[in-house]
Amino acid sequence: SWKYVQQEKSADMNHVLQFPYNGEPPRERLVETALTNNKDHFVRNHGGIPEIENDAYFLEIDGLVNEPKNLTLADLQNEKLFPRQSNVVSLQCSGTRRIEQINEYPGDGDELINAPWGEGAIGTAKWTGVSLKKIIKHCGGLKDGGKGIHLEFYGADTYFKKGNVMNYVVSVPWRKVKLNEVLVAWEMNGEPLPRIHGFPLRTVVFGYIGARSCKWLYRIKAIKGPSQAPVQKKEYLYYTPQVGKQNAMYSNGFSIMEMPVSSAIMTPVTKEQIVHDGTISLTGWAYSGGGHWPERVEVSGDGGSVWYQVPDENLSKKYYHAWRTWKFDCPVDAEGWLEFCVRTWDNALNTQPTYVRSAWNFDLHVTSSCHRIKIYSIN
Ligand code: MTE
Ligand code: MO
Repeated sequence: SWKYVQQEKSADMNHVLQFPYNGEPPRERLVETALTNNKDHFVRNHGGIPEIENDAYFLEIDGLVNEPKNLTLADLQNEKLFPRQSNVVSLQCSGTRRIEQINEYPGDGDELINAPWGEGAIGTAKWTGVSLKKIIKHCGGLKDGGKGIHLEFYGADTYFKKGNVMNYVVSVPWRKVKLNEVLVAWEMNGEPLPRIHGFPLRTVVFGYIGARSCKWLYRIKAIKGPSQAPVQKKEYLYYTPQVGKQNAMYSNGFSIMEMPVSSAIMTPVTKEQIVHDGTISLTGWAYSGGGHWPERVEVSGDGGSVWYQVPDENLSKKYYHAWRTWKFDCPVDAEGWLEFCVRTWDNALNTQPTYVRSAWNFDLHVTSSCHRIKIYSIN
């Protein structure tokens, strides 16, 4: 079964853990297209990859819904019951660019979730499925009109942690679902969802960290308040910088939901030696969660003193919930080691922290500071 899944991904993915499968594409390939090829879309797994039989499969919707139901894939795909919805959405793991926080200070957070991701734990696809809002409506709506209700997602995979068998369970608030920003999806870029990406069904939660987009979805339960399951309650917390393993209390962290604005330079790669005659070409991505989009991307060739604005025609198309890839020929007049960096402003005028250390946290999540690379310039 390992082999089968391997075939779903490019052979040259960088595997950031030996097991389970966690991989990101080679950096120079990721931003060649604004929509990521399924084979190159990063994969983040907590455990094994379940094999689910199409015929036996159904999605269970229960808890605080007025009419609990089991829905088969055929029910969900029946356009007389549910309108189909497609959206271009980026998924980004909160661990993207973690390697920079590890290089700053490795800390002593959770070894399972501290995979040393580079800049490739983000990908963009056109997802097709049904809005979860419509499914809830089909189930007669929520008790109390949905007040204080969260939707809990159950994945069919299991993993081991400290000797215990764990299940993948996360939740999102009803107010998010109400915006038609949570998709129950069976298609990724026009193909059936690859098994490694959650076949047959997953949630896609627009603008939130990837962790809330539950793969191998088999149950949705409406509950009061957020899920008490470990993935929701104990993982993916953002701690203050003073917190370490000794004094970590879950109450010192808050749950990471919407992704902040961030960006990365994908080419050239760091420490490259470049002969040029006045400009060096860069490519990269820029993204902002929570329904914001990158409005302005700026590049500096001198560590962040002088910033150039990337012309709008050098940015890929704007979407509410997806990244923009960019390219820029940066003027360079110095020789030797230069520090290139990128920062993005989103349409709500949020921008990125200046340095990695400005936002270090012990579980090493959300490295959203200006991305910096060193290039040896010869002209
Ligand atoms: N869903 C299940 N069932 N199990 C998982 O381990 N990982 C989550 C999320 N959904 C995960 C999951 C995390 S942390 C991320 S970043 C995204 O899936 C990654 O989605 P992808 O592997 O399709 O890129
Ligand atoms: Mo993630």
